[in-house]
Amino acid sequence: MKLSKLLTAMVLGAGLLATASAQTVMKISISTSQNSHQGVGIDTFAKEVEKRTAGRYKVQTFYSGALGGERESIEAVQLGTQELALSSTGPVPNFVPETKILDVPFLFRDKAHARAVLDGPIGQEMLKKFDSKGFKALAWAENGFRHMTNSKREVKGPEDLKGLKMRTMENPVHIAAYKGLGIITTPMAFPEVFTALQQGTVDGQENPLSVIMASKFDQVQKHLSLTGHVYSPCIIVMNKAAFDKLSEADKTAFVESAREAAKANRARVDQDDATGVSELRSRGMTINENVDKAKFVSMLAPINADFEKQFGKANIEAIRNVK
Ligand code: EAX
Repeated sequence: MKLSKLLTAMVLGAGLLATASAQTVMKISISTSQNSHQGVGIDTFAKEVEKRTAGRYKVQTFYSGALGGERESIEAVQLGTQELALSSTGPVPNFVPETKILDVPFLFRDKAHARAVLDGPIGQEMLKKFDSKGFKALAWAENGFRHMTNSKREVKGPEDLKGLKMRTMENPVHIAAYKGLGIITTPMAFPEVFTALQQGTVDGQENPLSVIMASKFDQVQKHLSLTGHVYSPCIIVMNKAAFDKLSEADKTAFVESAREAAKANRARVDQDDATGVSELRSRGMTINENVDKAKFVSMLAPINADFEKQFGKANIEAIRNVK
């Protein structure tokens, strides 16, 4: 090889090395499978970050609780052993107690209401509460409205829940509410739920159609009731120090990528809600669409009075009053 060619090759090689070393790799995880509303969310996020930072940042995606359950992933983000996570708000109150109010049953009328609250002043203020806890909360996403499934009986009203042993999220608001409905609550991390249902450790669980389908709970649960008892927000969180290290332009790129992720995620939830009932019926589930929601609401009245005390009646009203 001629000396000039060798030099050219060396320069090119060094250039490639420089590009490679200038790429920062980050991790993001979810508890559901890749083919899910959360999977669509983090795949979109990874693609957008790479595009918007011209490949200087690469986001590695981990699905199905491969890096642990949601509580573990949020803990990892707080510690910085993992940069990012998309998680339900289930375990979030243990880190940012202000988020508890969002998991109050029958708080939101529908998804449009929930999205308006989360993307509006109330939700955006709440994102800031994460700052002092070691997180940068990039955007709200969602699981959707949660419904109850079980292997024992059809649930038409709350009277049918008495004595059912149900897995709940590790969320104090959910646990208090479900106890109030007569359920025997068993808080459990999500990656353990399928096996617990299969082995009969618990009779049931509750999750949106999106999660039920992605996690194939129809294989281990016979009855589904469209209770829609609580809206389940998700949040895209990042380690605060990792976020603070970004240039101003890259910070914007990350926030905008998270918003795109939320858009894709919500669109998939809408799609899952539209197809879920017929899909799950064809997979063999018995589905009760006529749930007496008013009965649930009245049975929850004492618990709700307690929530009003804890979170402030005015704060709950402010959320309910968003049009
Ligand atoms: O975020 O734990 C749960 O039931 C969640 O809804 C699930 O992990 C998806």
